[in-house]
Amino acid sequence: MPIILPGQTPGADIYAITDSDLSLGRSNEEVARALLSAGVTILQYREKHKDKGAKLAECRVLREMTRAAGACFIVNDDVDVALLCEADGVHVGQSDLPARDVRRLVGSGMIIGVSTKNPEQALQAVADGADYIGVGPICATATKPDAGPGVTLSYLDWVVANIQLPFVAIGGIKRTNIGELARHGCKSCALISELVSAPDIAARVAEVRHAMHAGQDGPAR
Ligand code: 3NM
Repeated sequence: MPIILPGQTPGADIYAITDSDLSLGRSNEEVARALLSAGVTILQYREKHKDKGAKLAECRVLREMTRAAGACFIVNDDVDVALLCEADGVHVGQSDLPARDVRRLVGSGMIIGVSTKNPEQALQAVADGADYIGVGPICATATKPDAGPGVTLSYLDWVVANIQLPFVAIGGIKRTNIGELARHGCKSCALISELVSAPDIAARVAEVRHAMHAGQDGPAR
């Protein structure tokens, strides 16, 4: 399977992330099935309140589903779980293992993503060998209150102008503001609550995509 990277590969416009607490009682498997049938090609597994055994079991199921769909599968935080389920990649935050050490564990074949909220962190991620960076939170979000206040669009603009790696915007992204991000040069957006909390996930994916592409086609900022 070709490696799919945010912002670089057609179909990688939406980077969907799981969160069973926000999924209206649906399992991660049900949510993943709906996302993949709607044409999502990057799926990240992110669970904050499950033990590692449960996470690994879920990841093995999602790994098979994403493989069958030709989609990229990324595991949040847990390098060991990512390796054991044969994920395509792992995503780490600023308080997780440093990307350069993660690289020593996972080797050259696995995608590494790093969350960043300022130029210093972005440049460090590049130096550490990340394959893509997260840019956020674009807006403060109840999904991850400790992400802090929104970084505003000025950091996104800085990334567009200065970072060659693929990047994915994250944090408080909705169908109502995604067009604005697209106009600022953002080609890939990560969303949690906007997708997993939608009663009709397929319809929501279509709405989000439509709003993003309308923004890309709209007048430059
Ligand atoms: N990381 P929602 S913001 C997981 O800024 C995560 O790095 C962030 O959830 C960061 O789409 C965030 O529901 C939560 O706002 C995004």
